[in-house]
Amino acid sequence: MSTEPLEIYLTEQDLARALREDVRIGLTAEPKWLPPKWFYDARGSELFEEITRLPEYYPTRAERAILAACADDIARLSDAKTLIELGSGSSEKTRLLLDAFARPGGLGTFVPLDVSVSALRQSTAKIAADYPGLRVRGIVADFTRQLDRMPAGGRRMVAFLGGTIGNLTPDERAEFLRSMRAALEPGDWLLIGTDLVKDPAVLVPAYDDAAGVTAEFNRNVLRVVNRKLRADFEPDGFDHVAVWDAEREWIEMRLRARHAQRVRVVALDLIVDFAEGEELRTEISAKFHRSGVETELAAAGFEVRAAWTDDEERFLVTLGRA
Ligand code: AVJ
Repeated sequence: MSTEPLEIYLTEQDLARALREDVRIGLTAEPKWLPPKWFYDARGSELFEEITRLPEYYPTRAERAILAACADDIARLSDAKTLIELGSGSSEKTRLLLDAFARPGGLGTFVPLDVSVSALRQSTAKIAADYPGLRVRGIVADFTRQLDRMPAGGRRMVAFLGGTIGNLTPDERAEFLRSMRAALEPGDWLLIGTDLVKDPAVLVPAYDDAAGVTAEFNRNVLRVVNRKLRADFEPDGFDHVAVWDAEREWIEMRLRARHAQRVRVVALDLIVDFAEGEELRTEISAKFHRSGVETELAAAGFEVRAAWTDDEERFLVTLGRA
């Protein structure tokens, strides 16, 4: 049908304020940390796309294989009329769903929701061109705080793919799933992609690849802070670190200061000192067991209707009904 103008519920100003707040809190904390959402400027999004093509980074391929095999089941079981995709980015894997839903009386509206205006401009234009019968409504919003901006009506399916829910801590996750359930009506659906716990010899290289792309992706957050908040991080003064926390079952990415250094963040009027070897946590990427995903969804008020893995059981896609 057509792309409509993007619906913008999050301005550059809102984002700038959120970044200032996060950086002030994270860089004055002990230990220091920064939230992963700030990786994704234009360069960070490109680096992430490059990560998804690395031989070591299996989640994207595993999830794509699952969707290729089960998208028809998902469409048939849910009979959804509106597909809302959170953190949609390039919406590349979502095409497998759109293809499966594309039949008479099927899906009418696709709603990619992302914080990035540029990513949405590109993806909405491409999807609208390739799916002429589909109404495409791009929404600029932060899914951690603005689920109330999801359009109402129709039978909705919210897709949260890629394993991005793993960026949340268990508490944040419970809160997110609860507010998702509250934002949905009975009969709506949640489709969620989660990476599974596996041998650390497979997990760790996925976050510490031989070509060093993930290391550059990790350092990119320093470049974002430099540009947006007039800081003077030296990205090359930090080593990329990826560790598997076996107890909490998550991968943690960090940046480790190669030598003692002082960083100025002019826009915050803040000076931050790093000791040699001091680590800044930049991301957690939680890994799951099927039973854990089902328990968490049930605790949030979803009824688990189906779940699919790839043949190596690396990744899981779960369909819950509100
Ligand atoms: C986009 C959050 C799913 O956690 O695997 C990839 C981000 N970080 N390599 C992930 C990421 C390092 C990715 N998610």
